[in-house]
Amino acid sequence: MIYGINKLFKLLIFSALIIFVASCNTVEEKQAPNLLFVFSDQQTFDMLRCYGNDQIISPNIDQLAKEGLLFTHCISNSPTCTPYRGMLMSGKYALHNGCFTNDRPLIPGHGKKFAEVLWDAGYSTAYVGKWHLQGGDRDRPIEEGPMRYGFDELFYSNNCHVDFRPGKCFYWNEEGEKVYFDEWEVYGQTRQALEYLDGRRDQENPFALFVSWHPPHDWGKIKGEDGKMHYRYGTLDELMDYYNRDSIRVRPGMENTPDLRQMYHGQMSMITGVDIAFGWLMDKLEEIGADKNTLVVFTSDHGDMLEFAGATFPKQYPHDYSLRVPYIMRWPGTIPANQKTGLLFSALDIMPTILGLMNMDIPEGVHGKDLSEPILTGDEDAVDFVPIWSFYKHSFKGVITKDWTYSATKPEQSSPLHSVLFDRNKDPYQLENLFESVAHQVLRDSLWEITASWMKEFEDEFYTSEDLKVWSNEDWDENRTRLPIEVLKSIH
Ligand SMILES: [Ca+2]
Repeated sequence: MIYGINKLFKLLIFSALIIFVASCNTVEEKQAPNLLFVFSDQQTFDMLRCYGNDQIISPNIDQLAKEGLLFTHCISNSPTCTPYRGMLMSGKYALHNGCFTNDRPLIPGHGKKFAEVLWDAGYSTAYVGKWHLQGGDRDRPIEEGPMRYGFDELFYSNNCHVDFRPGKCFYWNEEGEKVYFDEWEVYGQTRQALEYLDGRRDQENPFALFVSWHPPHDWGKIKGEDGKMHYRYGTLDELMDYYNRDSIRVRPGMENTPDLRQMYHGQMSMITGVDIAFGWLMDKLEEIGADKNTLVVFTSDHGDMLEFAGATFPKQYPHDYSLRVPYIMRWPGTIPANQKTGLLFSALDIMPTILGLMNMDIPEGVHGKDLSEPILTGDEDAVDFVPIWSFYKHSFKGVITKDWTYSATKPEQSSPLHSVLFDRNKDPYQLENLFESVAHQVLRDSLWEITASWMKEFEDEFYTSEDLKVWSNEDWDENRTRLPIEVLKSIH
């Protein structure tokens, strides 16, 4: 009975609204928004001025933050290239999308992917830049069809290639030929994106353009002054010249050595180059009259430890420097401007949240959350935890809450860098690992309970890299049909 009255009330309100809108000549028809999703690779949250780093020169992304909403706690749940991209495109957990480590393909079908939703809704969908979703051999073009997951209007990618220098970087054209850029990869790819945007003037349907830059990712290793090998980051002289290497400060808790300053210098310079290219995109949006009705996102796929805590890899760790990334959204009149939010947000949530903000249907079965409502209402406490995991050698599962970072491995895969407990408030730089602390046993148990709850929801029985050896690397690399969860369930 009450339900009936409610329904009637809603109907009356809705009818009144229609009459109001119909009678109001000045009300413009609300156009579907465009989407410009831009992401760099291996850029930790702290490597931007708008995130508090006063050494970095990043005026264009800082401007985005002034005009939009900056997320202080965006987490790349499984901080590696392919796993992130798999989540971004599917909104699903790794075992349900295929991308559990690098070079394991995103399985087509099994529900619509991000761009398939947009394409089916009439969007022009375009992708420019690093892809790394096809699986297997990186040096081959991405075939047309389902392995492009809905990016059907324009697709320019090199798949995955780490030499960004002019004349060395390239993309695959529509004929499947390698075409080399005569400028830095970020700039060459951005020009392709600008050309696409130029072509979007006066088009009736909206667009969704994804731009995926590989820098500030390292590009190999070089021998340092200390005689050891270090990741290599240098780039164009004109970008390196923005900084004075000798005066660079490294992260708290790290020794300030010439080799570390070399790494920081190169990465900071690449970030400034990324920022310049981002400015070109924003200028172009304004030029084609799309700056007001475009949801713009800037983020990164994961961070970079930059040798923090003796890490031998840039990522794959549960530390903030590995998995906490910048995430800024701008959409004038809809997304709050010049604000920050501490809402716990993660890569899994990106697809459902953006579709939610754009008022579009979210495919069934996604594991991420549509957080559009807390974003629009300014609710920073809507999420209690985000899941984190890795399926590498030290496979870990854990959670990040507002107060704690927790991750655990099977005993045989344990390591001090993968079994961690950090107090996010008292120890923001994560210098003291409390995983073995007897005083924190009860807390650790409760964080394990939360971890077990998401594992149950995602059907993960604490599977590790060892369990995934049921198939060879080659079998996984070329798998285009079976979800890892199906393979594991059929055997265990
Ligand atoms: Ca990456």
